[in-house]
Amino acid sequence: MTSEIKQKKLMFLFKIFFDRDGNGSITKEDFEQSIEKLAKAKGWEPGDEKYKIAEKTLLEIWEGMLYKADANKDGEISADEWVKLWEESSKDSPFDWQAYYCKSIFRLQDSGNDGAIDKEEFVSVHKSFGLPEDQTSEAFDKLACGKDKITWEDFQQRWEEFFTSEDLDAPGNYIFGHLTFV
Ligand SMILES: [Ca+2]
Ligand SMILES: [Ca+2]
Ligand SMILES: [Ca+2]
Repeated sequence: MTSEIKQKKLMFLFKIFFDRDGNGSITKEDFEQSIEKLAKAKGWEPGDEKYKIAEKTLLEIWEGMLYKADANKDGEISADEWVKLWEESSKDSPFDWQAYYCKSIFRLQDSGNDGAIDKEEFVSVHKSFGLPEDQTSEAFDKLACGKDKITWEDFQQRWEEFFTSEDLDAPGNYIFGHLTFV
C-alpha cells in the first residue's frame, strides 16, 4: 500500500513531468512533447547529437515504463497503473528499470557531461517542463544542501529519498524541482 505522502509525490510527477497534455494518462505523445520542449529549452536542433541522445533516452524510458506498467495493455499508462509501477519497482532487484531510469535522468540533466548537475543544468531542464525558474533555483539549493553541484552519488541518494521518504523536509523531495501537491 502506498502511503498518502508517497502517493502525492507520485501524482506530482505524473501531472508535471509525464502527462504533458493533461488527458489523464501517459502516452508516447507525451514523451514526444517532452523531447521537443527540452530541445527547445536547450537550443538543440533535430539533427544535433545531443538531441538524438535525449530522444533515444526518453523513448527508451517510455518503452521500459510501458512494458512494466501497462497492466491492461491499452498502450497507455493510467494514474493507477503509474502508482502501481512504483510500488512494484521498489520490490525489484537493484539492476532494474528504476535504476536505469535514475541514471538516464541524471545523464539527461548533466548536459555538460562532467559527471555532476549544476544549477544551470537543473533549472534549464525544469524550465522546459514549465516550472518557474526562481522556484526551481530554490529547489536546487535545498536538493544540493548548499553545494554548487550534485554528484551521481548524491543524486542516487536523493532519488531514493524521493521515492521512499515520508519526511516532507527531506532534500530528495526537490529532485524533480519545487514539490507541489496539485
Ligand atoms: Ca497524456
Ligand atoms: Ca494501461
Ligand atoms: Ca554538468
